[in-house]
Amino acid sequence: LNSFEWSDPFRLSDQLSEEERMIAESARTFAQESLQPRVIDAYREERVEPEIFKEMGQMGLLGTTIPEEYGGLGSSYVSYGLVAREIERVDSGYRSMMSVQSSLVMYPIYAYGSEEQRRKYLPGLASGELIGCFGLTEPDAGSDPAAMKTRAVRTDTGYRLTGSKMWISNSPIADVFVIWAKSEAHDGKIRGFVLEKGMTGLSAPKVGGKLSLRASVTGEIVMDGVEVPESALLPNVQGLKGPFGCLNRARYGIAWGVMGAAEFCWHASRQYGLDRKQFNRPLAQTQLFQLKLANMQTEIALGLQAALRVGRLMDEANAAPEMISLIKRNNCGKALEIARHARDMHGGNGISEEFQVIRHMVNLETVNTYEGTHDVHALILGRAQTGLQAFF
Ligand code: TGC
Ligand code: FAD
Repeated sequence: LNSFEWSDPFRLSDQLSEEERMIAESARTFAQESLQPRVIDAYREERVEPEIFKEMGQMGLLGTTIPEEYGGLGSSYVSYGLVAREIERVDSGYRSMMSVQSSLVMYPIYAYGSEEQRRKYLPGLASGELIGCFGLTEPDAGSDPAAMKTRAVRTDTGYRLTGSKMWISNSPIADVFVIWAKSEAHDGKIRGFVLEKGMTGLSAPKVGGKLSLRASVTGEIVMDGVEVPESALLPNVQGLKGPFGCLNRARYGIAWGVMGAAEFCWHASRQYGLDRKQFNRPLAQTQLFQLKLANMQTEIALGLQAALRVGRLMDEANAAPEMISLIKRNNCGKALEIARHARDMHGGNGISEEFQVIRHMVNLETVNTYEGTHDVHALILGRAQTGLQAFF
């Protein structure tokens, strides 16, 4: 009979190409050697380290799917997912920094931008010399981005933007701001604009008091009549499908990323159960502990297979957004449940930063909410199977 590898039940590794395996391996080495040693302090001190972008850039981890001529890696969506999994194995905040830069800033500039915009921004974003952010959510428009109030009006030389964005990853340290606004010059349709740090009227104060995702900085974006030239408009998309096209990619990456966080929690729980004895035997020798480990193994193995399947379809340009909703929702929900169990299985140590499971647990609360909440993705799937819209 063939052997069973407990940590890779369906032999995911055998289903990858040589290139994908190499990219995953180098992302893993980088994450473990460069990110893991600093994360506990960075999280406690809520300290963002902007140099991480340059380090990721040097490793080729920014813009995995963007063609090489613009500084990207020109690799597959499966590779992008594998990178997200390795980075989030360390911390969801670090994965957030990477996925915003790759899927929410580089992708729209590549897919919707002019050749001039591509050449101006993509190489710097790929190397991490430039840091990007993506402004869709507003104080009164979260799950319902169509309700956004940010407006762009025509000026003699371009547009004037007024409004505010809320809960924006990277904004306080960003150089490049991809902003979605209703443009009066385009019949009120949603359009994308690329703003730059230092523009008059543009500020990005930090959101303080976050008890989740503390290693990644989050801010507002305040636009008080920011004047931009015509060349700041992303010319090749209009309507909500612009931001949603980016979200499809970021949500897909999250479905892989959270499996990395869940794997960390699973492996830590297994090791803890082997090491710790109560009632004269290892905790791992109790039925309840083994049941929980079996549940973790099962959900992670299924979640990774599903992410791989959708990744292969994305690489064939044949994936549907609903597939992405299904894996984003389910993998986030399962990862959160796994992290909560891991916290419990570590007993008192489970609340200590040293064992790291509570950090993953608290981070995953954010990941379950951003990029479309768990319930919003249920409504997307409900609409797809009933034909009935239940949002409003
Ligand atoms: P709806 O009527 O469904 O659609 C409006 C237009 O958009 C098109 N569309 C899509 N296109 C591509 N991909 C998708 N996934 C698409 N979904 C919709 C659709 O075809 C239509 O196009 P057209 O040409 O007919 O106009 O729009 P709705 O207003 O009813 O939307 C409802 C809902 C709830 C599904 C949607 O608004 C939603 O997904 N809300 C969640 C919002 C969200 O995900 N926000 C994320 C903000 S960014 C973020 O969180 C980054 S955190 C990153 C990090 O730090 O890692
Ligand atoms: P709400 O939409 O107010 O939802 C509150 C609750 O109501 C949720 O449980 C939701 O599921 C539920 N709900 C909403 N509508 C319905 C309905 N119709 N039926 C049933 N239940 C409903 N946004 C960006 O644009 N860019 C970023 O970089 C970014 N980064 C983020 C980083 C962090 C740390 C966080 C926390 C958020 C970030 N976001 C970002 C915003 C994020 O996408 C939103 O928080 C998310 O979409 C939910 O919006 P909301 O917070 O306004 O919650």
